[in-house]
Amino acid sequence: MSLFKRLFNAVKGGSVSESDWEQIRKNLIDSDLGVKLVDEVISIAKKSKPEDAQSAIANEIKGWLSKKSRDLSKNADSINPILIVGVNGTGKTTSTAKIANYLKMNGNQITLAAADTFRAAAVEQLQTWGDRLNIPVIAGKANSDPAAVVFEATTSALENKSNYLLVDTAGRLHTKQGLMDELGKVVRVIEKQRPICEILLVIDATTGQNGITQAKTFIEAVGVTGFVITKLDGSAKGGVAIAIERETGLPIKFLGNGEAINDLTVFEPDAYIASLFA
Ligand SMILES: Nc1nc2c(ncn2[C@@H]2O[C@H](COP(=O)(O)OP(=O)(O)OP(=O)(O)O)[C@@H](O)[C@H]2O)c(=O)[nH]1
Ligand SMILES: [Mg+2]
Repeated sequence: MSLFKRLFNAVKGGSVSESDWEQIRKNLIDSDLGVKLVDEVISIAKKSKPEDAQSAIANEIKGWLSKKSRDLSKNADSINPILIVGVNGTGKTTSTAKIANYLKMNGNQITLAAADTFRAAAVEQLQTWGDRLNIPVIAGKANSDPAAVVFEATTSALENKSNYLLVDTAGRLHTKQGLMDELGKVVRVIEKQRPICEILLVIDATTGQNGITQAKTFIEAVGVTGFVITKLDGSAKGGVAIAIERETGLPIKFLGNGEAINDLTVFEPDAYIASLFA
């Protein structure tokens, strides 16, 4: 990612000209840190001695990140339902499978719910992952009510004593009220049986600052508890992760860095910040 590489090479080199600063600023804005945060970073860099600039910026960024726990919340007993939400194509289904695999590797029993009933292909996609990972997938008929699917899936997860129920939902534009209401219904139906532990909003890092708008709308509509930031592989857009935490105060729980099942990392602030300077 190396967001700050150019900045540091310049600062280390001593006198930085105004046009150098302009280039650095443009470069950081391209990384989707957002204009406001870019200007704060540059102002710290300008004030610091060259040898102190990196730690000054790292400390400042750490202060911007969410103070909330990055562990998945758990119910005291029985199953832990996790809802995966987001706009179209951000990587919800893939992330659902990756998180299921991660939790299974840690000794948990999982049930998957295919609550994207709009497209037959969406159900098949999750079923394919379920077959590969040997995890049961509860799905309804095409175009059936997603709330009915999650009701059945919650019942099934309780019966088979799963530790986690992961619910993959259909992509929805955060501006479409009807679809956001539908998500509210899915939440209520699960909560009639068990409290939901996490509502994870999947954001595609390459969508840049629009990810912040998506976050704010989903938070208002369904009460998001954390984020999964995907498609960070091969992208220079890592700044959006910092901007999203600063703007919402909510924690990123996982990062997606590829299409394969193991391309998932638990978000660790120190490691992430270090990677920005690498
Ligand atoms: N490079 C990369 N590709 C990813 C990542 N996560 C998902 N993808 C790819 O992005 C595309 C969309 O992923 P899906 O998981 O189907 O996304 P979705 O949000 O479920 O899509 P809809 O259900 O249509 O809204 C697929 O081609 C995935 O392989 C990632 O972290 N990195
Ligand atoms: Mg999907």
